Amino acid sequence: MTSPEVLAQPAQDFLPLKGTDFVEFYVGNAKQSAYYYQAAFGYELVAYAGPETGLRDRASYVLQQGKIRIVLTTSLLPDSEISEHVRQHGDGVKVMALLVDDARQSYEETTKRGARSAFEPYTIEDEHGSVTMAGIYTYGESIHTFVERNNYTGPFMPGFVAKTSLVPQGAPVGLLHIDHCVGNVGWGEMNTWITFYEDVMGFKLLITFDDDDISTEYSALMSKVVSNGNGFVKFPINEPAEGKKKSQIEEYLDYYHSPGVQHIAIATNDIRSTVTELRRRGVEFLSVPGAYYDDLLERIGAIDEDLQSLKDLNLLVDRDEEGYLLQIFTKPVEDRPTVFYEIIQRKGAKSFGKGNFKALFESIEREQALRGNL
Ligand code: TYF
Ligand code: FE
Repeated sequence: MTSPEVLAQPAQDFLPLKGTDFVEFYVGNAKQSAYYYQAAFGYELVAYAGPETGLRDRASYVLQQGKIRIVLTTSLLPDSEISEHVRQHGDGVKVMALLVDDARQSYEETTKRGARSAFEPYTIEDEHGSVTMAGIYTYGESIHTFVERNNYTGPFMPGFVAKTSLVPQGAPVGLLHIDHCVGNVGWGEMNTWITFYEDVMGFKLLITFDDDDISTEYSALMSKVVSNGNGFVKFPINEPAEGKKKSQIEEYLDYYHSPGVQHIAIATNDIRSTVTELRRRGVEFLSVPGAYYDDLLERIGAIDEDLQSLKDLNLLVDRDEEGYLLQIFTKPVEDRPTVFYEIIQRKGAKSFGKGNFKALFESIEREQALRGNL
């Protein structure tokens, strides 16, 4: 006979997340941004909302590749929350939307633990079904929207119509899903936001990098990574640290004028073909000196790829106990040195490329110097 009272129960996850539903940018000109994401990154235009669909104040383009969905929204008015966001931050991420089974419950569980409400739960519906959403604030002006899709079969959500790509050269480049989404916060604020993800959203601390791990000549910063229960959603948080000169995180904060999303890491199964194609389409990447490759194999051991092909594309490699990863970082995709992308291929490794921090941050510093911000 088993004794029922000793059966171990896993701690209940009060905020089960099924993944990232979409990332929404507020931008100055969504039509042109949508062209860039199609032509350069190979996203497909799938849905649209704007004046033609009855919206008077804004226009939004929905782009998709693999499981990644990006929404580009612009204001049609001089004075609006969107215009003010763009005035303040330039183009940037407003919403990191998380797919849940119950948006109302997600909102209640997080607000009762101290989350600041962005908007209360509401349901919208059309002939394709209904979607319920609710929003809470995270760092800066960024929000997490909880999205509950009740078997919704439309192109995105009620209010949007299907729209197909007008950019025939923009074939997919192998982008699969969002691996992690990184935030920059102000001096001394990292732990506040790590505690927010732990206490308010039930995330667990995964990794800590202190300034000794990652200070180069100038670009000192500290970073911690939190993950949700199933590991589908990972949020590293950076804060600036005192260094010889201006931290790259401080440069971001100077231009974004508040905490915000710094980079979105996107997974691919074949980073060499993805990056070859992105380069061909004009996406600009940071580069490391050729010497990075001289002792690479001694540092990380045997890998499947031949060294020259990695060097030709300037890909970075790092290893942990579970395997290795290949990664590369774009230059900022805005005129302000704010948001950029990481392309990552994991071959077992679950880490974030700590072994590359020095080379990477020195590369960022070279760009900072060109901008006169070092
Ligand atoms: O997400 C990460 O931790 C890595 C490394 O300003 C990184 O991509 C960390 C901070 C940063 C740029 C890259
Ligand atoms: Fe990253």
